Amino acid sequence: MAQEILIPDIGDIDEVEVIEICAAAGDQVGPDDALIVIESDKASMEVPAGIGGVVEAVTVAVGDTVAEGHVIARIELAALPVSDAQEPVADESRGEEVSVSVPDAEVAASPSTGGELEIRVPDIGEAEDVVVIEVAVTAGQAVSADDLVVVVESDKASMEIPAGHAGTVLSVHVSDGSEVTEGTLLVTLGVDGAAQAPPVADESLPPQSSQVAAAGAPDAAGSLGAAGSPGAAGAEQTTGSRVYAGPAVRRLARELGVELESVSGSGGRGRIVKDDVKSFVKSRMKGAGAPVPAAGGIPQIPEVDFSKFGPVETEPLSRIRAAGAGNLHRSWLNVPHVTQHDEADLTELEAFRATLKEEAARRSVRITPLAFIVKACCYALKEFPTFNASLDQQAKNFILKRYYHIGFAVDTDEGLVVPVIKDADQMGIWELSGAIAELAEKARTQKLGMGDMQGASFSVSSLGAIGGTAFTPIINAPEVAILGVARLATKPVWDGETFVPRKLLPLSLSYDHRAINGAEAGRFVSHLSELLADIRRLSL
Ligand code: CAO
Repeated sequence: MAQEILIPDIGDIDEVEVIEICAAAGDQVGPDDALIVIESDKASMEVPAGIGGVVEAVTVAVGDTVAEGHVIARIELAALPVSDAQEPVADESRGEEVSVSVPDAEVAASPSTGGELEIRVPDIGEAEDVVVIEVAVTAGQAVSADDLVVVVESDKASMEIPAGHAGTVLSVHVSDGSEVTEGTLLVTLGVDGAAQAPPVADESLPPQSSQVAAAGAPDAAGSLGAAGSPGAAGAEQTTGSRVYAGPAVRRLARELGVELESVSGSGGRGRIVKDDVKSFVKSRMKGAGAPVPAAGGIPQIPEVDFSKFGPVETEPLSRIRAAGAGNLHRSWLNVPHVTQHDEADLTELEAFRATLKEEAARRSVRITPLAFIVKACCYALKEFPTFNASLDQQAKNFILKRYYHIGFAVDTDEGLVVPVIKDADQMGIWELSGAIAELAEKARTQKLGMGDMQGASFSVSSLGAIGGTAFTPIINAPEVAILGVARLATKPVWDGETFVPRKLLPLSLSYDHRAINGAEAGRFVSHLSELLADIRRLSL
């Protein structure tokens, strides 16, 4: 027997518009599954099935205008035990999901000193476990009164909190995931002129209780306050930075890691519906079509059919190369890279190294400049601890490492790998040379264990044996710096009286500019060059 599902109590609102159909005939639905989304000029609301069963028909379409009691669907209950059948509507404990927008005048802003306004969480009634799900502004940003600053969400409803006043964001006091209650300070706003008075409640607005009823879920929407004037609702859709989507869509987007700002809404007035989020994900997975902004706002490179231009072959990346590609890309996107170049005079070091050849042969060890470079790096890192560090997730603290584990890039047939010399600072040149040779051999024969490639505090990438005069190595984030080494070359250097031939080693230090400034990088590389130019300093 099919049961009719009706539009529930929508309070003072006479009619609402159907803006999304979430189920189709033949769908198996549970009591909490949304059938449709309706919207007034003040709020949007998902209407759940209220019962479990199979949808026989959805009897409304997008764009229909409906009122309380209107039949929206028929659900076949036959398969369910009679006791499972529930009244489909007005189950307040079920908590329909509601998306509401707080009008400017309702934002709990309060004046503080000077030209500052504090934007606080307004009346959220009985809602518990309210969390910030979106912070839409950053310090320094100019906002207008209608601009969204924060979205909070309970388990039943989401609420958008606008600035309420034009001004400049001075500080943001919450972040995604912050738990808040009524009165929690969200944002401090700097406002122009004498606009410091608290926003006065607009008497022309309907009382909050009627707005609550309008949202149709007293325990949820009521507790989260509700919509304001039609003007405020209109602003919601036109303000650029605001996302027009209901809580279920927001939740889906969060689950899928999609930033709603990147999704175009196909619903009325640009509202984002679940299908928009799913299509967005599909297009990202395929990587096809026109350049679509990725989650981070980066336009994709369009897929090209190269066979149109000539014969092609498709060859998969090796596992190591594919993994490396992901790491390099992530670092390049997250870390502002700057590269500082210098040349170290290795004339004396190379002369000394030549004297070690016989002993090296006796010991069956190859000594290359790399062992000296690693040794010198350890000395320089001790002198400049912030280079042997990471930033914490919020980039607010250095995590200074009191160990000196040096990663070094090894070129293998399968791709680039970076084994790590543990406690390199404790080793002499012979030991370092042995460790480099052993780890490089393990890398090339794919015998490195995970432990061999973890824990680096700084890395070196040497292309010296291959060539080149300089390059920009990519930092092995979360490390903050990497030293690139290019090919030693004999060049004329002015000694004050004449040009003399010197062996100069090009050094390219890429550093995370959030952690290290240019002057520090310059000093680090100069110090390193001095150490390499006079390796007696390595024994001091
Ligand atoms: N300038 C001139 N010659 C150099 C040099 C330099 N900067 N560095 C090394 N050489 C010489 C060595 O002295 C050796 O010659 P001798 O045997 O006559 O002394 C020769 O080049 C070969 O050295 P090597 O490559 O075998 O040894 P290494 O210690 O310099 O490097 C390793 C070891 C594993 C780092 C290296 O083999 C390697 O794989 N480098 C590639 C790293 C890489 O791909 N980096 C890019 C990462 S970013 O994409």
